[in-house]
Formats: sequence, C-alpha cells, structure tokens
Amino acid sequence: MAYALGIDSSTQSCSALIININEGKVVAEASVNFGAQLPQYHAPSGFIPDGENGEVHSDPLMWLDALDMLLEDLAGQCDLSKVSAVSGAGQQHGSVYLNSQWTHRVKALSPDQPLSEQLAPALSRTTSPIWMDSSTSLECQEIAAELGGDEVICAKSGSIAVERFTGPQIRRFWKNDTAAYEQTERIHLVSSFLCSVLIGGDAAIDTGDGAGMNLVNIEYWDWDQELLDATAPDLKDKLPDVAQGNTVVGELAGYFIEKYGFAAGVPVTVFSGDNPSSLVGMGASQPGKLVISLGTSDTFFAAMPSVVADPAGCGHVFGNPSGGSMSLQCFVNGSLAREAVKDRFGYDWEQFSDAFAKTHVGNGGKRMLPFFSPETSPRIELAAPVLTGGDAFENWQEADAAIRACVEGQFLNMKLRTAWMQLAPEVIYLTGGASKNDAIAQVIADIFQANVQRLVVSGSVALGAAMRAASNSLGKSLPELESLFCQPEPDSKRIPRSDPSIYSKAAHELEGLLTSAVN
Ligand code: XUL
Repeated sequence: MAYALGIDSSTQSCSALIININEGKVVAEASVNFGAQLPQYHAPSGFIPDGENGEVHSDPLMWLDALDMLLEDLAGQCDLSKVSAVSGAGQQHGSVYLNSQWTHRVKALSPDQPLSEQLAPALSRTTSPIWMDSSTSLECQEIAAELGGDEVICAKSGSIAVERFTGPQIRRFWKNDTAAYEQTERIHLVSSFLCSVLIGGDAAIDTGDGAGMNLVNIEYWDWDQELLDATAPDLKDKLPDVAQGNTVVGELAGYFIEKYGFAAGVPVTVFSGDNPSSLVGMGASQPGKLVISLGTSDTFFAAMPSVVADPAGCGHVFGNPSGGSMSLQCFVNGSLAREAVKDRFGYDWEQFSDAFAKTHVGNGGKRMLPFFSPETSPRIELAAPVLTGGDAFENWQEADAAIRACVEGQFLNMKLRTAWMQLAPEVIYLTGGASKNDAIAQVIADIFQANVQRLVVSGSVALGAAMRAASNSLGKSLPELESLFCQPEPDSKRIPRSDPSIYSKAAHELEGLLTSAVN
C-alpha cells in the first residue's frame, strides 16, 4: 500500500496528513486546535498563560488527547489499514518528564481508555516547558561558565546556551525541584514523546530535534558528556538514544491497531523537530535551496553542505533529517515590524505593496534598522528603530520610503547575519503569511541575487514527516517525493532584476549603522 501518515504536534495545534505516494495526492487531512477543541486544559493558544519569570509551559496530556482526536478524525476520512509508513514532528525544545511507571505503562496501552488517562500517572512533572519559555538565563550563564564560555558550547552543540533549549530547561528543573528530577527516569522531547507513545516504548531523539537541546555534539551527533555534566547530574541515564533521521524506531503499537484500524507491523520513522521536518516538506532537504518563512518572526533555514556553527552565536545548527546538517536562524522583527510601519502611516496592505512601485531599489540611501522589539539576530535592543537619510525621512514623514527601508533593512540584515552559513542558493523558497506579497519577494530576490519562489505546499511540517516516512519505508526517494509534492506556485517566480552593486553598498551602510547603534 502506498499511504504515509505525517503528524505535526505544534504549539497551537496537532495536525496530520496522509499522502498517496503513487498518485502524488494528499488523501486525508485533519487538525485539532488545542485552545478551541480542548478547552479543559485552559490553554487558549496551546500554552498555560501568565507563567511567572518567563515560564511558558503546556500540559503534555493535552498533546495526547489531541493525538487521539486527530486519529479518530482521520479514521473517519480514510481506511487507516492502508497506511504503511508513519512519522511526525514536534515543536522544538519542549520536554516531557517521566517517572518509573512510564516504561510499563507505555508498553501496555489499552484501547479501552484514552492515552492521557493511562499515561498521566507516568509524569514526574505535570507540565512541560516549551520553546517560548525564557526563564533560564541564569542556567545558560552557569552552563557557559562551566564549559568555558559560549564559544565552546556553540562549537560543540551548534548553538550558544539558549534559554528555550532543553538543556538549560532541564538544569532549572533539577535546581528548583531536585526531588522530582531524581524521580525522573526518562526525559523526552515533544517529538520523541509522541513517537514513543506510537510505538509503545522509548523512541530515540533524532539529530534534527536533538541539536535544539545544547546537549548533542554536532561533530559526532551523539550526547556530549561535558555538556551533560554541565547541565544536571546523571542526565545521560535519563535520555533516550540519539538517531539519524532515517532510522525506523519501531512499529505502531497495538493500541492504534485496535482502536483506529491501522494494520499490524506499520514501521514508524523517528520523529523530528518542526523546522527540520519543514525543510523536507518544502523540498529543500538538499543543499542549494533555502527557505525563508515570513511569519510573526522571520525564520531562515537551509540544508548545509558542511557543519559550521555561527561564530556570532545567533544562528543554530541542527541535524538535517535527510542526512548532514541544517542551519536555522530566527529574526524576531518579522511581520510585526512590517505591520508597525504600515500602521504608523494608517496604510492597508495594498498601499504597503504600492510603496515599492513608488520608490527605487536601494531607496536612495534611506536606511532603517527595523528593530521594534529586542532582536536576536543580531542581539540588540533599541529604544526605537534607527533611521538615516535626511530630516523628513528620519522624522517618519516619508511613508513609502519608510516601508521600503523597513523591508530592505530586514533582508539586508538577514543576508549579513546568515553569511556564516556560506550558502550560494540557486533558489529561495518562501513560505508564511507575508510570502504572498510579490513586492517583498522581489526585494528578497534582489538582495540575495537568487530566484525566489512560493510553493503550493501547505502544512510543510506534516508533509515533511509523511515524506520522510515514505522515503524510509516505502522505497521512494526524497527527490522523487519532492517532485510529486513540492511544486512551485504558478507565476510566483521572482528573478533578480537590480544591479547587485546597489545592495552590496546598502549592506555595507546598514552594517555601519548597526555598529554605531551598538556602540
Ligand atoms: C526553533 C523554535 C521554534 C519552535 C516552534 O528554534 O524555537 O521554531 O520549533 O515552532
């Protein structure tokens, strides 16, 4: 049979799709919104609101209920006995803490009771810190001090110690609730937790999601004893194995066969993080293509020809689920910054787009550091965006020039900050809400001097998971699957049109502006 199931347990919802790899079609799709469909967890946006000291947690039982609901929905849409390969992905960095009951409970799941009821007694920590949690600055400093500085951690783990990463989160749990830490026999990521439930035993953590922990060494892709020791005692014993993304970790457990009608013996490929999975779902798993996702914040990621870490410590290196490594860099000032400029002039999105036709490439030297809130790439906190280029412009009296300056500033900064990846992309794939804006797409094509395209893909995380499952277990290669499922949107191609020297000069000027803003 030629069906593969991909699951995406993200921050606000759990979604899935089933693909038919012979026909190149999505045959079923479902999604459970945590806030709307599981109101009993009091997490309207998928996390428990009003956490103290930067804490952002979610209830892992909510993720289990959503999984049950999702499979029930899918079983109503399609005969699940036709599914012959499964994989998935989870929001990165979040962690689940399990006690001595975990091993036997996950092995003996009965179809007569929901997953959440059977596994609730196996939690040694009732809630899970997720990627939005910023409570661990002190722990990051402690880990860095123990290792000999951020550069050492970055070279080993692909990132400096980062608040949302799992290692610093584990350290804080150990410090604040040592007894519960000691009762913890297993720590899983969101991805490996759900995968474990599906196979009825501990699943490995893949190199894509594992690298978001500050615990895996990116040279040999396994736990790094020094990083473990600097984080918390006896940590290695509490963690599952690390595996490459093409590993089959088990077969679907009896619970799913009996309850939802899956066939016996369905292989499950190790789950990954949502970003690594999206890399595959966007058809960019081989070097040469890169993805820019234009969302609340903008994210830039790409398969890497070789493993290098960002010397400035802003970017991240993760494992690429299809082998090798990938880079990821987040820019906090994404759509919110574009929206702030638009709103400042009372424009709608059409007027915003028209501003590009009324101004010229390079904006006549009018520049903006478009950081409305603290930025992570580079790490900078400005009282307000910095503008340069004449009094009227600097006093926000030139709406169209300000809009171009904001967007040019964002992508010039992105080009500068991602230079460490040493990529020479043939094509950039755009995704996310603002990717529909052709004017923005043209600016990106000109700044990166590369072709820019939108894909018809929606739900690239779940699609990437289904494609990984299919390529591991159903005998179709990823390139074949990409040509079936990752097609460019007709007429969305933008090619570089401007003289490259305009934006190299502009990049130089922006870097100068940045240096003087920091000093
Ligand atoms: C990546 C990150 C988020 C989460 C949630 O480092 O924190 O993108 O993966 O989507």
